[in-house]
Amino acid sequence: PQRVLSGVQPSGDLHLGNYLGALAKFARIQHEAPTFIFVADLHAITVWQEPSKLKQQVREIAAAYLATGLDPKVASIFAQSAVPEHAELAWVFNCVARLGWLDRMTQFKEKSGKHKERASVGLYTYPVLQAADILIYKATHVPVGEDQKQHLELTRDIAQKFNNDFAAPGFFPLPEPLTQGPGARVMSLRDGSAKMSKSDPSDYSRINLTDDADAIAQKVKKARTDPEPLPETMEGLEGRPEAKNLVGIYAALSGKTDAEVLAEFAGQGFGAFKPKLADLAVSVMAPIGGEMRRLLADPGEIDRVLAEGAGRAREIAAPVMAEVRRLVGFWAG
Ligand code: AQP
Repeated sequence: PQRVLSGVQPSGDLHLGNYLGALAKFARIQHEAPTFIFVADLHAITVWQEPSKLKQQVREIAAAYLATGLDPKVASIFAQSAVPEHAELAWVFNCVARLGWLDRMTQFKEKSGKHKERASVGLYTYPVLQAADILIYKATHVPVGEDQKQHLELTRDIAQKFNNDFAAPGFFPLPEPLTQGPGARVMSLRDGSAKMSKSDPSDYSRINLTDDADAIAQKVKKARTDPEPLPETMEGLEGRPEAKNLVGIYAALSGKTDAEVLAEFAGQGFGAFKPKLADLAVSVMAPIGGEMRRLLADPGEIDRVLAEGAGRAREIAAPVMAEVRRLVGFWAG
């Protein structure tokens, strides 16, 4: 990768899916390329956020970044709203993207629910802001969970159309999603066909980063399963989404492949497997929650990290935006 960018919304408690699909990847990739990781507070307000709580929510995500291994000396960590170029470029991209492209976005359909006429316009154009987040840094690689693949394709379409429309071949790169690897799609602990999600009303559907050891163990114990023992091969997990999910979580947390996990546990039932999974989940997740609590107890360090990160981010974003203004022909260009 030449330049890496990603972010997470401060819109609720982070969970194991966010960790495996996103945060754990950030920590790994920061040593391979210049890395920009932001807290997406502009995205968060696409659904209502209590103004008096939003800053603290931003700090919590920043704490999660630090607790999961992002190093502020290596990666730039900042709040999206501290870099106004994101929103400015998003406006230009709103005029590049086509309605037909956005109409195809499945996440809007899921998140707007039954009454889409009552959803905010921002929720609809959310993927356009996401394209701006990425391209304002001319990022080439974006570590995200699998659910974000469609949005990344839209980002590529926007980059290509901008480059064509404004006769600037190669101005924006066509960024690649980095979705591969274990944990790219963690499913709910209550329903193996739904993704683990912050907005699921059941707290037992997910393991939160801030859960203590007891809560983590309880949730693993109560996770939905089936009565069959674990099979010898992956084919044996077909049609057993809950079993497949737990095997996948074990693999991702232990750094093993699914096949290695099955080789270890084939023939055993969940009565034997779950306690092992609970121990593993506690050993990885509980220290993260502990470190987050330590950081949040005295947020001075977090605030310094965010201020410094925003400064570094703007050094890249401002000249790119100046160039966009010139290309578009703006008066203030
Ligand atoms: N279940 C998941 N498995 C793997 N990766 C996941 N991600 C989210 N859920 C899973 C990845 O985590 C990052 C967080 O993105 P976000 O907070 O900006 O938004 P999101 O995708 O809407 O996350 P949530 O937690 O699922 O929230 P809701 O409930 O609002 O939908 C992204 O990289 C995402 O791929």
